[in-house]
Amino acid sequence: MPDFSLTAEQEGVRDLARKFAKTEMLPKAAEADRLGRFPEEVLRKAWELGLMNLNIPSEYGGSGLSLLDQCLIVEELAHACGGMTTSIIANCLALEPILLGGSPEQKSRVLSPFCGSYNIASFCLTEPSGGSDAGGLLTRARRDGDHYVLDGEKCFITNAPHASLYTVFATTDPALRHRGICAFYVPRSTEGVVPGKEEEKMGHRASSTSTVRFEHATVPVSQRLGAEGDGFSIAMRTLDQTRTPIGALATGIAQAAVDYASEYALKRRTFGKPIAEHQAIQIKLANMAQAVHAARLLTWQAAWTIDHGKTGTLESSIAKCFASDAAMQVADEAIQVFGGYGYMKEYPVEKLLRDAKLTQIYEGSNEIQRIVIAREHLKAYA
Ligand code: COS
Repeated sequence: MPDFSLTAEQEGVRDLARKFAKTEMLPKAAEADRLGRFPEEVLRKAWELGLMNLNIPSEYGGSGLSLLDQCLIVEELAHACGGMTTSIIANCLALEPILLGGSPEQKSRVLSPFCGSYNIASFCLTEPSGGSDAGGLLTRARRDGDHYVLDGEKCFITNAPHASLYTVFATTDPALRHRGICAFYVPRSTEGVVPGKEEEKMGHRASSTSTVRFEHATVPVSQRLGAEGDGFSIAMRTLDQTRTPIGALATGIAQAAVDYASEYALKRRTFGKPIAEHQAIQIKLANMAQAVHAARLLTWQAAWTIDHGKTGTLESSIAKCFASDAAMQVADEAIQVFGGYGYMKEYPVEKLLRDAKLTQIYEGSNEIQRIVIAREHLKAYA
């Protein structure tokens, strides 16, 4: 930065993702949304094209993409369907704790199968008692010789019903708060691992979400990531990495809203001319275009910062928070440009609003992002 040109390789991956989104995702998006159907065939094709597991380095069989490359892909996918995109990139979230906290042996054992064949993993942090206070989680990990016994419930877990592996955060003692938290990888085949029923959601309906219960699930110590008590740091550093692609996902939804609204405004006529010629509509489109532009630039800057070896805690929270708020505003305005038609399910924009809403909530609500931003910001003044 500030060189905003993309390399030929980056143009290539973006074009690949754009074509996949247009040909494989978009034609199925409305139906998957209506039925609340997880389109496994789309995910399998995404995997075949190398559009899943974007964060796995080449030494483990992954594509070794930079975070900026990943964001280029995610924005294109989300332009077609936010829900499918959430499911496609959920492996990145679930596998990041292994990349950050795993030993070379654990990485090789766990990550390689995801590149060798189609497999799903889920990230299990949030609990029914509260998602924002991650340090207050209650799922217990009781040490028993060379094993831990896990007991507790996780909720709102993306792709959980389809996963073969879970990354799980549990505490040896809730009184220790974040210092008691450990991270584990837990195969679905482990006795006592029980995914729950699918949630009925407002948006992201092509993405699958459920609870996961751990009922005396026995996990060898060798499946712990890092040392006892490292779990909270692993979770936070994971979210530092993965919030930036959520900025890209929100940008993709917002760009779709601008595109639909602009095309419609040029075709729809009132008072004897296309509504795009009315200043009231032009001002809306100008504000929408600005918001998308700013969301993309903040997302690229956060990705660039992390790609250059910095933690990116501040930048990734700003990108996620700004882009998701922008997606919500822009989708709302797109409906307004469409008028009554925008409110109808026959047109694509009401889905964008429902999909945008989740981006303000998941991977840390935007209230949490503002706490993170304020804390990071104030460090410079302390
Ligand atoms: N990277 C590394 N370490 C971090 C960190 C980060 N980004 N953020 C915090 N830490 C460390 C702190 O430095 C502190 O370490 P010490 O004990 O050595 O001092 C420790 O973690 C505790 O941090 P803090 O005091 O800030 O913890 P809080 O309980 O106040 O919570 C927030 C911090 C709110 C930021 C955290 O709970 C959070 O991110 N919540 C949202 C969780 C979330 O996003 N859930 C969505 C799940 S995915 S759908």
